[in-house]
Amino acid sequence: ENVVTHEKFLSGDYDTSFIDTSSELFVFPKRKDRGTKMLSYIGATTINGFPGLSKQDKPNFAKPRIPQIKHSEPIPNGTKQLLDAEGPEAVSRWIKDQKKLLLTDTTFRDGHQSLLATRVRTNDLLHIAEPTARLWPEMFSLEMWGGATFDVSYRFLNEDPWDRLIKLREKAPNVLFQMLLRASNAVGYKNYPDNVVEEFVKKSAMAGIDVFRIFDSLNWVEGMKVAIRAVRETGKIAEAAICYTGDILDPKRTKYDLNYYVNLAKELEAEGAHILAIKDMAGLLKPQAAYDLVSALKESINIPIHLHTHDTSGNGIYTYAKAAEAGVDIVDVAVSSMAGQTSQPSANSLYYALAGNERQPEMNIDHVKDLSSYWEDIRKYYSGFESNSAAPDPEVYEHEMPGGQFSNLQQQAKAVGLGERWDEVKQMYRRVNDMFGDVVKVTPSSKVVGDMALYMVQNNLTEDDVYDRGDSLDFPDSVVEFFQGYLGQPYEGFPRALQRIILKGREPLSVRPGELLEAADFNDMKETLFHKINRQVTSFDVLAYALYPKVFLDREKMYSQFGDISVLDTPTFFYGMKLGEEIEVEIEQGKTLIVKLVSIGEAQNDGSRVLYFELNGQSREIVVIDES
Ligand code: 3PY
Ligand code: ZN
Repeated sequence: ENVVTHEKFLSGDYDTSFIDTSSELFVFPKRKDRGTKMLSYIGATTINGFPGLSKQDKPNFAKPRIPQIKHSEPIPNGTKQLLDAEGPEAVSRWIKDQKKLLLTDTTFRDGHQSLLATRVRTNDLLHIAEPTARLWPEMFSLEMWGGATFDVSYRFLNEDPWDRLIKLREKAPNVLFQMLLRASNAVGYKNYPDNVVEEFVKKSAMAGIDVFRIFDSLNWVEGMKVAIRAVRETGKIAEAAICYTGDILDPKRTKYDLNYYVNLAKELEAEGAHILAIKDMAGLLKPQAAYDLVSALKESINIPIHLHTHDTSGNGIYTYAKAAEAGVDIVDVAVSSMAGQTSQPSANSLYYALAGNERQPEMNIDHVKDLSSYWEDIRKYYSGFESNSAAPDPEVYEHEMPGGQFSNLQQQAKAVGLGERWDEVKQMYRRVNDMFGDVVKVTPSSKVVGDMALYMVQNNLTEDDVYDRGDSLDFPDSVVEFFQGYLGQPYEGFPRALQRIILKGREPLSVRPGELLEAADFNDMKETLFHKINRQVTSFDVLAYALYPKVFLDREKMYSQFGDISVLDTPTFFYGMKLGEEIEVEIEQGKTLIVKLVSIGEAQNDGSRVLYFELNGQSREIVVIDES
């Protein structure tokens, strides 16, 4: 494994001297107490539960239905082979030549980001990756990285997202891998120095990403140029996005009209985009608007068009059908058991909706159904992270909250005691949007709007209060930074009066934040990290540290305590073990540990308990502090 995940190996930049000259290949993590570390995790979770989930006994889950595949047969070729052989321009031409509607499956990223707070673990993804590659090779791409998956992997799942990407790539070598990149904000919530964005793109491409969907949270093209250029330099596909907000069908909402989007698209084409994405992050693009927008874009640009929506309102399939009629090239879908509501529209439903239509996407519907059955089963593991909305929500046209933000903001609201006032928070979200001058709301600008809405509801503030008493209010940091221009410049600028109130005399930026940020010194960071974590540091680690220093180090601490727990099955990961239960853990290919929880001792005065396990038949004792 050290070899196949090594950067030189991944980049193809190696020869037969590679093993001899790469001494780090021989630095193996300490193996001797790997079992004990894992038992410590299982023991702690058994006694204290998983952070963020209410503690309960481990439920009985049915064994997930993994589709049967023949590993010995070759995996059918797909779009990945076309990119590798002929380059991004050829892919772009190929897309335009297709009569049938092409699909991107977002189940591995935006689907679970939107439905399950991004919590789906690598272990569950790996089991379905190869079946997906074999059973659904017709798809254009598999969106499986970026957005919140990067941060959440480290922060909540104790996983390494690079490792996820590399392993998925091995399992699914035939379809293009797509990621969502927040332009200058990379996979974070703030602008980073240009060289961090550039290096991030380079390393992501090396680890397996082929299509980079690049967007700026304010549709500020200036903020996207560095990322677009960096992707073009890797030879991968630069898909530049216009984020859709407002309503082009409403003559009263003149700020973001058809012309606005067409001009934006032309600018992005001129910057070198290979594909244009329409990123409808909240699902506000109504069917007729989709028809009008795609038709207008088809007349104005030459690159193919890739449409992304969320099915929050319940109108997603109709929107896609109208977009298909207008000639859209690719649309984003999820397998049906992970589709609908704040996620993408269902691939399976779209297939049936377009029956009899010349653009009906090509797929084996029985195969995609089998993939969906697997997801239906594993979704149950994550029920603690469901947002619990059981029906379409056409209110989204009023509050305009992105699908990926909905469940997160709801969790945040609960965390600050506003669970009961969620309706108010949604209404305030829209009011804040209007106060801010009607802004594009997508990570991270959406987070700023959400922070302000929570702040106002929590402190019982009205819009008038903000204007009347703003001088004495301590606004959230993200709001102050936004008005300082640290996320870039909104279309038609900031509302001046509010900006003055919020900045309290601070000077706003007038240039691109990246121009002012000092370049990161990666060598220096590598050195620092090496001393901090006392192990071989890869440049993937360095980048993660550059983006999320605290999150990365916290995860490293967990890792040294518990080892690689990504190999645990998800029920055990979230709920620990039941008394007398026996589980198998495949710690690496062909190497399996058998773990049995034999008994749990009484809590001592200091709160400690001893858990008695058998590990491959040998007794092991683990001491855990009972926090209840
Ligand atoms: C993200 O940036 O994570 C998004 O999904 C935006 O829509
Ligand atoms: Zn989305």
